[in-house]
Amino acid sequence: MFNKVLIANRGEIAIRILRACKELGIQTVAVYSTADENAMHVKMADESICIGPPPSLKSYLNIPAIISACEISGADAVHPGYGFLSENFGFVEKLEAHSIKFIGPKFEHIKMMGDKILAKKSAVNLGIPIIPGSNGEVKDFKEAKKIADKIGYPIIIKASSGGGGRGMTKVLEEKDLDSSLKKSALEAKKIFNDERVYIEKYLQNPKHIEVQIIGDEYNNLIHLGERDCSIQRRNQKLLEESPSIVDRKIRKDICQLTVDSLKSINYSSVGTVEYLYEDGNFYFMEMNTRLQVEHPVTEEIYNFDIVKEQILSASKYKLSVDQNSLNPSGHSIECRINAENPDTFIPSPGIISNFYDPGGPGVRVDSGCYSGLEIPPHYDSLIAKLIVYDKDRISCIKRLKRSLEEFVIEGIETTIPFFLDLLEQEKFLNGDYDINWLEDYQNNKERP
Ligand code: MV4
Repeated sequence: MFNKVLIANRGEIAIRILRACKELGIQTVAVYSTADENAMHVKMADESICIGPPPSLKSYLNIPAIISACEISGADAVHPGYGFLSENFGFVEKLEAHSIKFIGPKFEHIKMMGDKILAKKSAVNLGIPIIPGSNGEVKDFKEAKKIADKIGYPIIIKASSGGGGRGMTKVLEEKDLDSSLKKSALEAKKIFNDERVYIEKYLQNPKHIEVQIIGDEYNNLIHLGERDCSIQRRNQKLLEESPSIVDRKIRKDICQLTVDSLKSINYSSVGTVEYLYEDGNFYFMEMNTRLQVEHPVTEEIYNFDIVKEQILSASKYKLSVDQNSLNPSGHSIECRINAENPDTFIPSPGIISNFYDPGGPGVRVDSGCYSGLEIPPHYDSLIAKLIVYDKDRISCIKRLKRSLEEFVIEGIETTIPFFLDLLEQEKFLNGDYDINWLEDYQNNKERP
């Protein structure tokens, strides 16, 4: 078991990891920028090391500073959380060169899935269904036209080094194909220093469903069900829930296929395979080789501590369960509470003058907030995750509404009012929403 883990992250996920370490009897090291010197993760850790000024590039993305913090503190492992360096295989390589364990998937799997063309080819080889389109990179108009004629418009052009919505261009008809192709390759080169792009059939109204997996280093790999992440705005997830409304048999099959496929390449640690779901079919979109923001939704359904199991697996323990001993039940929903205006989503940093989080049966708040904390403008606006669990979806929504009404965050604006409105909408209440629904709803709503 590790003696000391350095958490290379901040905010709610740093606290989440700290808590898992403490329960495992592991010493903890927090790193922080000067903007986070009063942050809760710094107060909770056994040790804390300042790694630089507020800008992420000079702090939470500053690999030399983080490795120095490992050397100074004698940490024998690093947990990256999500975002920042969590899928940076160069960071993994440097940690390994310093004999420091990276708590996450293997270097080669992070690298493989970070290249969307390679990830898609791996999905094909593994028998995972993919969205019809090009077989890898598309280099010129002639090639693009041939593919587009075959799959039909609309199509979408994606950057191989893109992801999370960056580097995508929708093309409705052939007259725009050549210019879009050139624009996409130029943008990809400029943003990702990788001009490779590929083409897919554009799915008009899919759901975004993702499958959670976790494995130890003895090739024991299990799935922990799926999450519906379709409630999103400009590619930012806002609410996630499990289980989805997809037919039970179809859900079970895609989860099993996902596990069987990744087991065949000896995948280890946590991972999430993201699918688009439309008309009864799942299509591979991309794979995240990291812990995700929304992992608590799955923890509540499965009564399974994903972070603890990930740390145990990284220190050579076997998974504590096998697939058949898991007994998922009930329904869980997570709301991402952001420090943003609830109508415009414009960031609202500042000092929290009063913070009171909800509680009671089936209510969990993952947050680092407290009265008096200053929310800095430098980072992601997520300040708290409200995760609610109950025996079925209707009860869960009722409990979620009660919890949101109970939640007090004063001094800054938050998205709590946005969620209270969302929970009144018929399309949400019947679960029949896709990735476009929220933005369509907001665009059609009467402006206040
Ligand atoms: C798509 C798509 C429709 N058809 N690919 C968005 C981010 C990146 N993960 C890929 N994304 C999409 N790829 C095809 N062939 C629609 C999206 C998409 C989306 C996907 C999931 C959740 C939210 C989304 C928001 C906008 C676009």
